[in-house]
Amino acid sequence: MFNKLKEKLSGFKESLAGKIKEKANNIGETAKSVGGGGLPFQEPLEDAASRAQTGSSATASAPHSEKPAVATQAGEPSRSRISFADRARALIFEREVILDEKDLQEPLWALEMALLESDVALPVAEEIVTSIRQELVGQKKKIGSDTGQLAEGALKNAILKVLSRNLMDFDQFMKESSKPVKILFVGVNGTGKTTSIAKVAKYLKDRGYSVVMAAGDTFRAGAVEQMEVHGARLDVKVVKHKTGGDPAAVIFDAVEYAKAHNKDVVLADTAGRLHTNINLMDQMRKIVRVTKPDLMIFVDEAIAGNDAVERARLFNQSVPISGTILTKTDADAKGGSAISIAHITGKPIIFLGVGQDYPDLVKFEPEWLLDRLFGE
Ligand SMILES: Nc1nc2c(ncn2[C@@H]2O[C@H](COP(=O)(O)OP(=O)(O)O)[C@@H](O)[C@H]2O)c(=O)[nH]1
Ligand SMILES: [Mg+2]
Repeated sequence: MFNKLKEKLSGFKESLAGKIKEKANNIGETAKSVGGGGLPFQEPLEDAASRAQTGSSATASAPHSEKPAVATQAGEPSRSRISFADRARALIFEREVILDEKDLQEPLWALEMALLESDVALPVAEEIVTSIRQELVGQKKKIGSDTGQLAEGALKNAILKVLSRNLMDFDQFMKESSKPVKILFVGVNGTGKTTSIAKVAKYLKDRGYSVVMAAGDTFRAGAVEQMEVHGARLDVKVVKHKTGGDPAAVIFDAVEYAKAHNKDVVLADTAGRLHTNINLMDQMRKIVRVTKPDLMIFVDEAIAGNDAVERARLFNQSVPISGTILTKTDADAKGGSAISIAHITGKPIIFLGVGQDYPDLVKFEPEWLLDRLFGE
């Protein structure tokens, strides 16, 4: 999952870490030349700094350091020389660095290209890059013992910011909604609508809710039967009409059934459609008018990358959605759609599909996705 993107992010981390190290070493070199032989900069910066961090005296263990840094052989030193040398030394021993625009230019450009190659939408890639720039440029940053940590931290914060903008707690929503909760699943053919309905049915049953499924895809041959198979396996009632019937009527009946039998939730399937199909979008508006769903979930597959994001955006413009389920993330190396879709539609990702079995459904949480991108 997201392997290619993960590799690219790790590449950015390394290149930025390299820049930070270079910068820190430059400060060391400058300080050495300004402060004269009194500063223990003949040794590698990393060694000096790690010793400074562990508390042992760098000066004592450096054989060529004969005197304290600020003392000079010829009486009073010039103020500016001392203060600069002192400041530079402090910067290194406390492992702090100040990065400027120039230091970040190359790694950030490479990062933006990498994000775009991974199907992250352009405005989202730009926002990530801008937010890293804001976090790092001109700020005094502690480097710590690992220069990579600073780079990774900035990158994680930037992605987390993007992922956290539109969130929804499905469990809370279910708890608070009056019953039966009506949930409509819409989207393009073959993306995983019916499978996701079955997964959500299991998810809800496991949490104590009683479920009815509506076989609202009356268009595709075999769709009603597919739903019935899921119903039998999950022991969930399926309300159906004949293939070719009116989907709004099927879903309406399922809602009536749920009311009559005190069921908590109706999960309604629909035929696959593109936002460009005028007739099918009109039919969708009719379904919405007749059944008044509490939640309208757009389902698309992560592997479609930018196409999925664009379809969600256009569908949402035509018939407003509540959020998305992004399926097949288990087969997606790029990860761009998962990072972009909520940002572009302004609607949350509710679940991620992570496989073909019923339990392969993950409630979307930004930290979960971050772990996939940066974890071992
Ligand atoms: N690997 C993987 N396959 C999935 C996932 N969700 C659905 N599928 C597969 O995608 C195919 C189409 O699913 P289906 O639910 O029939 O799509 P629909 O036409 O949108 O209803 C099936 O083979 C599913 O098993 C997922 O999260 N991961
Ligand atoms: Mg289907």
